[in-house]
Amino acid sequence: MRWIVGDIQGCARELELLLAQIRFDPSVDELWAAGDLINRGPDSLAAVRLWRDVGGRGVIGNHEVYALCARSGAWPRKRDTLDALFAADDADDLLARLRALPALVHLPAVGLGPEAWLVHAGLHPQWHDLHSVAKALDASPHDDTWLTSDEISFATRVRVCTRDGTRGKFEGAPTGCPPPFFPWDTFYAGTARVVHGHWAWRGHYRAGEVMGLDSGCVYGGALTAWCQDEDRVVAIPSTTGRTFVPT
Ligand SMILES: [Mn+2]
Repeated sequence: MRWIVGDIQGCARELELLLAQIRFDPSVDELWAAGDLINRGPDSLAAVRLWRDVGGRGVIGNHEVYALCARSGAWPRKRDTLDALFAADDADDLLARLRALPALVHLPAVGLGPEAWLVHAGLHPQWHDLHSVAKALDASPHDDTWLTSDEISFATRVRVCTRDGTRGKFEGAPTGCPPPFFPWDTFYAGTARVVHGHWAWRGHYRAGEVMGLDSGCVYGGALTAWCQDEDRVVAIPSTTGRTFVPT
C-alpha cells in the first residue's frame, strides 16, 4: 500500500503508532511524508530516522527548508527543537535526505485510488501542466538558492493567495480568509487529487479533489495518513496531552 502521512513535526511516537496500526511493511508498503517531518515537536531525530529506516520518501516542507538553511548558515537560527538532530552522528546523512526531497511529486493511480499530486503547502494558480512544473522544480541542484527560491517558497508555504499568486499571511480557518485572498485550492482546476499538509488550522479535510493532511499532531491534534490504494484515511490522536492550539 502507498501511505501519505501529514505533518509529523518530530512526533516520532505517533509515527510509530501509525506504522503499527496500519501494519506497515517496508518490503511492500510505501511511506510518503507531506513535508515538515521535523521541528516544533518532541523528537525530530527519532522521527526522521524512523522515516529513513522504513524507506520513507516525500516532499520538502518549510521546516526542512528552515533546518537546512539554518544548518548551512544561510539563515539565522531561530527558536527550534533541532539540537539533537544537528548533533547526531548521522545528521549529515539525514539532512542530505531531506535536502534531496522534491517539492512536487506525482503519485500514479494505484489499487482503487486516484492518481495524486503531493506538495507540502499548495500549488500556484498559474501552475497548469503539473508534470512540467514538477520536472522544472526538481531540475536545479537543491542548494540554498533553490531552497529559498520563489517557487519552492510558494510550494512549501502558501495557504491563501490571489489568482495571480500573491500570497497572503493568513493562516487561520479558511472561512476567515480576508479579501482579496482565497485558499490556494480555490484556483485548482485539475482533475487529479492533490494532497497537502502545512495548514493545521484547516485540519484534515477533503474539498473536491483536494485533501489536507495536517491535523496538527504537534499541537495536540492527530497524525493523519491517507492510503492511496484504498482512498481511506487513518488518524492517530496526539499523545502530547496538549489542547489543539496551532501557532
Ligand atoms: Mn509547513
